[in-house]
Amino acid sequence: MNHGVLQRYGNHLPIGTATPIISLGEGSTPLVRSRALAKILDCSEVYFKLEGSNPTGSFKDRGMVLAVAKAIENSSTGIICASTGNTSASAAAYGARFGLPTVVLVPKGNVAEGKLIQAKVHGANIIMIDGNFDSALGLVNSLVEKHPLTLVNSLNPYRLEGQKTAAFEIIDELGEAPDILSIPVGNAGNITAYWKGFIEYRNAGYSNSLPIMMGFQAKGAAPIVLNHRVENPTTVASAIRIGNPANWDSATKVRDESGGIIDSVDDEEIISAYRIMASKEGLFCEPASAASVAGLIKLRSLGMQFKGKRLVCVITGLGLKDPELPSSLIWPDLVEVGTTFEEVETALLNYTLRSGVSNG
Ligand code: AN7
Repeated sequence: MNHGVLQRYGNHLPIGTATPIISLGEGSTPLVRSRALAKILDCSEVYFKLEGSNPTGSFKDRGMVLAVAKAIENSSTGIICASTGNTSASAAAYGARFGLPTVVLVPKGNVAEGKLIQAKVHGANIIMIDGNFDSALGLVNSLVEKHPLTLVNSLNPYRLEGQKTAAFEIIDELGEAPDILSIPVGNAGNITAYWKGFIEYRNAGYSNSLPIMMGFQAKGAAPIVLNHRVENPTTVASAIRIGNPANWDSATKVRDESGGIIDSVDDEEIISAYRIMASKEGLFCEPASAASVAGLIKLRSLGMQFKGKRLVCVITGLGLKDPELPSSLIWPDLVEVGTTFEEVETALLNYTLRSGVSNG
């Protein structure tokens, strides 16, 4: 049974006897070896950390569970966050389960449908603002100064403390830190959390080395790469449509300390990686998650060598959350027929002819 990250890694987390050990079964997510990406990168050891396998379908649950446990410990009357979708889905679920009223501020027209539905079904109070994520985060920051609600964005240090457990799991599974960790970057909380986790686990003697951290922003929303704020961030990957990341400084620190990079990938590269993940790896991730795959493919095409290295690519969220993008792309035709055996068989034969499936 999965008892969650507070139970599994409690001795590495800032919790005490007054902290409730709550869980929705987050963490302990699969590390799956790549087939297709490994070939593209000419590297035999490439793994995906499947964070879409968390209870609400993204990595946010690892940090939300600790932020909510602390909120309960501190007798909070409710939680609030700004979100591009996944944080709000996670806050709504944990808020519902553990009895904390939840308020989420989301940018109108900029949150994937599945994520908004999650916030709705869990009963969160959804405030949709006529602005982008960056203005929503600014508003939430001002609201918590005046109202007794606990902020559960990654400015809440417990969020990153919880999220660092993903790095622990990778080391526990591989027996050592990978050579390279590739990860999408939006608000830059997760890259900060992983780095903290890798350092703490190394210092505790569980690994000897640290990975090179490679973060990828979307090209139309790449403030860290450009080294200036982006007023109107645009990208197909709505989760990382962020122009002024909350953890900007710590992300550049992670980049520099690890000898890594923070680069960007354009929408075409993101979509191409997203399709490779779905059609060749059998893994349906959301567009933002594909940025970490796209980034590695881009670097390889520019001549970077990965041979002999061990890579982990963080797949941050589940593709089902964002059903709009796939239908806007060109996919294989659906065949619509009646219900007679002949009609269906004809369709089948047409299909097998087209795709070269034999009847053997
Ligand atoms: C799938 O939900 O910012 O760099 O408000 O949902 O830690 O921000 C989500 C971010 C990557 C970027 N992948 O992580 C939110 C939100 C997915 C995401 C990121 C997000 P950070």
